Amino acid sequence: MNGFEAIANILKKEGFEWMACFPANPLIEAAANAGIRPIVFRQERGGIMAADGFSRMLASQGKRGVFCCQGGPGVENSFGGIAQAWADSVPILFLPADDRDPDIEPNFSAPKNYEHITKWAASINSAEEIPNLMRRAMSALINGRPGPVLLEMKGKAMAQTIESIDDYSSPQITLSAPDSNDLKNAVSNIINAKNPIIWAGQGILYSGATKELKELVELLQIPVLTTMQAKSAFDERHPLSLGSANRTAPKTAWHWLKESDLILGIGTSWTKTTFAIDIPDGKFLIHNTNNLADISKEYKTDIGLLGDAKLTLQMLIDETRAQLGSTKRNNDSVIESIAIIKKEWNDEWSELLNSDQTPINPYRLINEINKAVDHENTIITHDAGHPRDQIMPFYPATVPHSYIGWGKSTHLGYGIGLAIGAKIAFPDKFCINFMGDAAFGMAGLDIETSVRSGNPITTIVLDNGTMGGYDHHQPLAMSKYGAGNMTGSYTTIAKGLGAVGIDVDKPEEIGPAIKAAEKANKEGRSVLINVKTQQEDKFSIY
Ligand SMILES: Cc1ncc(C[n+]2csc(CCOP(=O)(O)OP(=O)(O)O)c2C)c(N)n1
Ligand SMILES: [Mg+2]
Repeated sequence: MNGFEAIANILKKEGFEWMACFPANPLIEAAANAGIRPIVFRQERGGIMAADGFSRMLASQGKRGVFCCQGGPGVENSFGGIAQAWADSVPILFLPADDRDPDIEPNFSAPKNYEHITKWAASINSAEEIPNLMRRAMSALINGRPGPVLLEMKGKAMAQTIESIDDYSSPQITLSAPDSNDLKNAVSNIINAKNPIIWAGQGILYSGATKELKELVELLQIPVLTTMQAKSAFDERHPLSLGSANRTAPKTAWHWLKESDLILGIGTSWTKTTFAIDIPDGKFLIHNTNNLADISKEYKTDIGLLGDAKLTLQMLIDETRAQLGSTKRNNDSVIESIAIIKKEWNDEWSELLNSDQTPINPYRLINEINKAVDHENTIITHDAGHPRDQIMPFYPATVPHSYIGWGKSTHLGYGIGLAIGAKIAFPDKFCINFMGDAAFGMAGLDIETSVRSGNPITTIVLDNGTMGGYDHHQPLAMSKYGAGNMTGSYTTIAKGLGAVGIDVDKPEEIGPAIKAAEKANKEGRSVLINVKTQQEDKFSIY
């Protein structure tokens, strides 16, 4: 076999069933031959976004996304997608091909250029290295802090003959756990704190530890805030849920972050970002992460618990039981006060959530989505800009992976690919992406990929004819030249791509449109619902 066939056989052995791609790359042919389905996207970024969505859904079950493309334009055009996966720590196996000498300018060297946005990057320069390099790539993909992994396939090496892949052995999953004295110390501090809260990160979703999180929360009776990436790691209907925090969040999250004296971060890098709330000064911080470099990175850590989120949670549960004995940490007043603040918050937002305005207010749209979908059987994701800031606080995440919260970097249009990846992972779920009209422009043509590949999704476009908020960011450019406004009939485009297009102009049309979309998706048809919305500048920021 040649090098491409060897890699396809290793991928098959590792359980990859499909591969996102954009030609040319001989691995596509080899994968098809090995029984791995290649799905071609409209551009490289689309394929990476879908591989990303698939990994987010199934990494905890041992499945991850893979993407391949050609050298030159293919690998160059992949940058945005890989950069987004790097920012959000998403494991993707990235396999570009290339024939050119990277030492001759202006040739593009994938490992050199991707060095800073991948966990590990290497080239195959001889076919006999394939088993060894693939083992290293797979090990980087499945171990430690997740992230994209690049293995460039050089043409000359791949054309060589390799007798067998018997030398390839699957890497082991290696987990670590915190020091037991630190753990004891952490638990006694939590039990004795006046107002502790948990800050739950996406490590909980990746390690499949949502049950353990719930058990610890109920044992300790402490409120939980999830990060945007971890939205759905804790059921937001639970009386101890504070909700999920982007730069917008439910009032409960803002309130308890200010009031708390101790924060237990689990499965989080605690990286400061515009798309999260900073931790106020003066808190006692207990930090669990599987990446040593995160500890004391942006905040001074009081107790570091280096290790896998699930193992750490199991140890925290055992130690809490040992220290609490038969007594239970009673916190009824906390539950009551969360309920009071939630009610206050709902009352404050009721007018916008029920607004009859036309063009439609985005909060009314979100409220109608909430009424129309079965949250436990829906996977929804936002897109960059106001759509994210507006839906994040108000869409309650329920079961694990029912919401894809993404965007430490925030590449417009990412939601379509994520929804396709989620649909491939969970074909029976209603997969929705919620995006602005500018975001649609970046990635809209991949609706055709969802149609062609038989992975029907529903795209809800908030068509406000502009980039929300840019009338403040660039007032003169906007008023003088309309720089940031845009028009178009997105349902016409969707229909042209083989999807169903539904135009919604009045609030009462939203619910029926969503029901019709769910039905069409079940029948195998993708849908775009274009909702004429207005700009709304109010956000859940306290
Ligand atoms: C690739 C990329 N370029 C630029 C941005 C900056 N950006 C964030 S939101 C936004 C405007 C979004 O407009 P739209 O999608 O129509 O959503 P709206 O806020 O109007 O609902 C821009 C330009 C980005 N997030 N991604
Ligand atoms: Mg817009």
